[in-house]
Amino acid sequence: MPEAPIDLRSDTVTRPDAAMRRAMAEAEVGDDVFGEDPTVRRLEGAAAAAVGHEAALFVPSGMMGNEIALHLHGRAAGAGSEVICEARSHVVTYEMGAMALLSGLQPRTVEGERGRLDPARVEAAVQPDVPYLSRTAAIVVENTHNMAGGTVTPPALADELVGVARRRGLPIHLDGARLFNAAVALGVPPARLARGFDSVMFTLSKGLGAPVGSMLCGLAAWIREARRVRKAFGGGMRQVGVLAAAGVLALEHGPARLAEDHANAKRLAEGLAGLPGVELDPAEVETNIVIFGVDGGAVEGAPAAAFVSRAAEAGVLCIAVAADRVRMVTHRDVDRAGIERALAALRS
Ligand code: TLP
Repeated sequence: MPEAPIDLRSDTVTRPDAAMRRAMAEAEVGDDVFGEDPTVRRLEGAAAAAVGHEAALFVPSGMMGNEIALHLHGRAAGAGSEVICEARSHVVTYEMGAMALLSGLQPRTVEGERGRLDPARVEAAVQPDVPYLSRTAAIVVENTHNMAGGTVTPPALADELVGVARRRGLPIHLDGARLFNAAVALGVPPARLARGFDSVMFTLSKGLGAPVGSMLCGLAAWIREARRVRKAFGGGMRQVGVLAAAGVLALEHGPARLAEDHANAKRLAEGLAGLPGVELDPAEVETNIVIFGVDGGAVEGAPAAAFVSRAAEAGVLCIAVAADRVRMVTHRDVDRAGIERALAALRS
């Protein structure tokens, strides 16, 4: 039988391990739309505590968490208002225009420096209160920043961005899909990186290893409203303790092993940097995401697509994130030996 491919397309591809499956099978459940699922409540309590916020809501996806937050933060400014976000951030590139579709909001993008927002540029993007311009509704910070290559926003910079929001009377949301990766890389608790934000979304189903689910965190009264919006968006779930049980384990045990993913990403980057036609500085890899340029050479059309299909033939799965850029993401289902095998296959 041919060997299974080494799947580096995303850290979302991890499968629940035996302990997780056992916990799922044995989970105590109830109807969560009635607020009666004890396992969901336990997960929501643990998630809020982990990021130092009052309350949390279990949501089916990170995207729904972000979009519920934007919907609520957009209420004061109203439809037609703007969300300030980094130019390549997930809310603008990968959420299908949902802020417009669901909440009547439009993005006002600001270029970051490798994904890190400059507080002065964010402040300059806040609209003045004049009768011929849209209002600014909210600010979004993405930490780690996916498309910038898993880069981290350190606490001091996060504080400055929160400071801009406070000064301008705006809500600020943290897209912390990979907040725990950022915390591990920076050697600070996730709560430190979530401090001062009005809302925080983090994902259980990426590096932490749960099969499904994300958490949206904030003040208790705000989370009560978020629960209503989740229902309105079709995200009310019933006996969902079977998924929350996996989330509880992901939160308990997931963070401790992220450092291994980061070390594997470094090793992967060092190996990739040695391949002809690959443009990559391994020193720039900060967490578990490796994004690199590919020079097509004689290849016609999009060199990244060509790289991805040749890599797949060699048994390594990755994705193209631009015509000439490829992304690989390390995670718990690919160990160091897997990374070495991937590099050997790519070299061949
Ligand atoms: N990111 C996915 C894809 O959508 C690109 C991935 O493979 O990286 N915020 C950030 C920063 C994300 O990277 C993602 C997922 C989300 C939000 C959305 O999470 P899900 O996929 O749970 O809706």
